[in-house]
Amino acid sequence: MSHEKTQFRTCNICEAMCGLVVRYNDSDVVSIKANPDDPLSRGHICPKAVALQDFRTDPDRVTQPLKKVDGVFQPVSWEEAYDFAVEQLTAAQKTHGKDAAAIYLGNPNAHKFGNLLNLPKLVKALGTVNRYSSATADQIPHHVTSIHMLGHPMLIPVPDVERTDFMLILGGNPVVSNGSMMTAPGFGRRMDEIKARGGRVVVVDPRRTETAKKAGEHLPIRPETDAYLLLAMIHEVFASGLVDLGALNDNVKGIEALQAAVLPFTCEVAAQMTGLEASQISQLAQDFSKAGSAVSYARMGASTQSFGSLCQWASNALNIVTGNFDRAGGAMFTTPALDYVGMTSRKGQQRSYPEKRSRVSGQPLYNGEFPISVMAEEMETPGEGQIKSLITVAGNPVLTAPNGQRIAKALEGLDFMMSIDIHINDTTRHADLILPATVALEEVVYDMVFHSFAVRNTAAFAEAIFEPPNNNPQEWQVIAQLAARLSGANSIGPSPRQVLEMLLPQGFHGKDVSVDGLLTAPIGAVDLGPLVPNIQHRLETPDGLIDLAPDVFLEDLPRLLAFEPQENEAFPLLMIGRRQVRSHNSWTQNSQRLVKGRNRCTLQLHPKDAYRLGISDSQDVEVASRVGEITLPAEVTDEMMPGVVSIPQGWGQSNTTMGNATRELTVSINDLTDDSRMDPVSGNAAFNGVPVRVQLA
Ligand SMILES: Nc1nc2c(c(=O)[nH]1)N[C@H]1C(S)=C(S)[C@@H](COP(=O)(O)OP(=O)(O)OC[C@H]3O[C@@H](n4cnc5c(=O)[nH]c(N)nc54)[C@H](O)[C@@H]3O)O[C@H]1N2
Ligand SMILES: Nc1nc2c(c(=O)[nH]1)N[C@H]1C(S)=C(S)[C@@H](COP(=O)(O)OP(=O)(O)OC[C@H]3O[C@@H](n4cnc5c(=O)[nH]c(N)nc54)[C@H](O)[C@@H]3O)O[C@H]1N2
Ligand code: SF4
Ligand SMILES: [Mo]
Repeated sequence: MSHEKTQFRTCNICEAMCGLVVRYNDSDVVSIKANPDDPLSRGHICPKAVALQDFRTDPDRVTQPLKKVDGVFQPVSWEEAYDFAVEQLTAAQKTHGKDAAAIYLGNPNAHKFGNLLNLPKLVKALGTVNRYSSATADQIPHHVTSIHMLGHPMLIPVPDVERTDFMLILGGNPVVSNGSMMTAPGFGRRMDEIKARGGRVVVVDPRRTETAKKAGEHLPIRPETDAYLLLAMIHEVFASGLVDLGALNDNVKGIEALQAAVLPFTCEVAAQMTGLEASQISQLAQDFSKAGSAVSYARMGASTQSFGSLCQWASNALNIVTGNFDRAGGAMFTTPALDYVGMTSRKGQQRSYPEKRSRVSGQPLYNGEFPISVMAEEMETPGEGQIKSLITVAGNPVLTAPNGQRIAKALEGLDFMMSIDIHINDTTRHADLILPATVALEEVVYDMVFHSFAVRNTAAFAEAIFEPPNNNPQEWQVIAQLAARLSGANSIGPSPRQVLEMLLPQGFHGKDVSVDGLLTAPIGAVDLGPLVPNIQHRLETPDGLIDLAPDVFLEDLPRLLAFEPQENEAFPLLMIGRRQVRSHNSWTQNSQRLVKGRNRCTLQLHPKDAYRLGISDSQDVEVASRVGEITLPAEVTDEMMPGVVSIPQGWGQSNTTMGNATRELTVSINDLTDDSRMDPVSGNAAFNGVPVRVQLA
């Protein structure tokens, strides 16, 4: 019998950073439970955390370097694997130039401290402009907005959920997702608390979501028309003389330009576009302005759409003109123990944006990355700068990027592809080499990114619990090793723990937070208190002011005004996506614990649409878009607004080793999403509002 131990640990699957209590022995997890004393998550946990143990013991997990020989993956030694990688990557770059190599970084990297610290070295060693990540299928409009309004991409305003009186949620379903660009574990309970203190939560979404039901106030909106709603609300604030900049009076410029820009966006115009009533919109603006404190929070649905950047800009502008920016109960800025913004300060730097445009279709580059939507065309299109080789690290673009099948084909045309991953999946199956990664319980955990977006300042650190299989190196070591060999460096650098020890004293809480202190914290974490106003001292715009009306957004308004609600005879319905409690993007579907039960990959549609199309619940339907066609069961529900259908993201595992029971049944929404649909300001994929046709299969 081996001895049982207990560890406090942060779950690093999603952005919520829930505090866990893990009981374990020498070889196995005994239990994973919520830490009731965690100052941020206060006892919240979701089913995914319990599955953390499954990712380690998954029989389909890649646990040795695999090299493809005659189309079949064969185990090779780490030495052979590194040699092969370096030889192939340098060969392609020697022949075709540095930019012939590309790199795609997937979402799990954002949750892995060691990866975040070491990936910049790998990117630098490659020296290519061809960098991609899941950010451009997600939140790049937030960063673009922060760059232009505040001067730094990571100065992200976070809703002060703990104190707000009025929360407006557009395109977010935090009861299921647990929040994004807003680390707010246990969001359902937080909503109850807002209501218990007399506040309101209003959810704007084409689907009556789990969050909308709990809020009790739902405004069904036509996809991709949120910018109309927000701009009309700002219009109403101006028209009613309700503008109030509060403490930011001397820190804001562009107020007249904003007032002029919103003139065409009356409540009547917005009503026509959104499908809401004009009186509802003006009332919403009045209520928002007059609430003790209020905050507009626009997320995925308002980001991964054709007007993603305009939505984020308008959401910030609404918060600012109603005096709800950088104040308690409004949108606030974190002061985390590890100061990510400070570490990457752009103060005093001369920059122009977008930093570059892509070779083939001229899409914008922000934060050093091109839109994922152009990766396939950059692989397919001959000429100088064509991508010939690719590294993916924790990414599955075949299932997660728009028009995934086009990417799958493009990968087959590469001279060389390698992946650092835990599975042979729809993306990595195209690789010539797969290097295995360590998973959560085998690594230290400190959240470098999501403390920056948290509704409260806290900190926690935990050591690895288990050794990796086969004495494998830590994932950070694999990344650093590859970088070192490519660049000729003779060391892989300090461990994540050593780096954290160095960085914490430089953060907002100085010597008050240390690695040793975190490890011995009696409740497993330290509470650094509620958010505090601070933006006046942190603005990184050239003139030190908040810009309410940056040109990039004003120049995009004619496109918004020209937008026609969908009237496409061939594809008369609009498709949106959704998330589900028991899956995380495309990679947790091998946990039986999570996927068991009925097939959740269904097309949701309104009873009126179902009736018109002769479709009954559970019948198989064919869904077609400009780029593809899939078949899946229908789920008839009045949660959907008429004319809009929803398919969950993350499904469609079709490969050899993600061996779960549902794999034959599910399909990928991204076989339908269209890579030509984009927010042109940021380059973000427009996953929502895709024109589709639905018929009985
Ligand atoms: N359980 C679970 N949790 C997750 C994830 C997961 O896969 N599973 N993924 C994580 C990741 S990577 C992220 S980025 C976050 C995302 O977290 P959220 O931002 O909460 O994203 P979603 O849950 O996808 O909710 C998006 C909502 O937008 C709505 N929507 C679609 N189009 C429009 C539109 O045009 N206008 C408006 N107003 N609404 C629209 C959809 O109906 C949906 O309810 O979740 C994270 N958390
Ligand atoms: N239609 C539609 N598409 C979407 C979305 C949507 O709402 N609708 N959401 C978008 C969003 S918000 C996001 S963030 C992206 C996500 O897009 P991606 O980041 O491309 O996809 P993930 O599903 O997170 O896949 C992660 C990959 O990492 C591997 N992996 C898991 N853990 C580890 C690890 O510890 N180390 C390593 N090296 N590999 C690991 C998995 O096997 C998988 O290959 O999808 C986007 N795609
Ligand atoms: S909500 Fe997110 S962080 Fe919390 S337990 Fe679930 S997956 Fe982990
Ligand atoms: Mo995401």
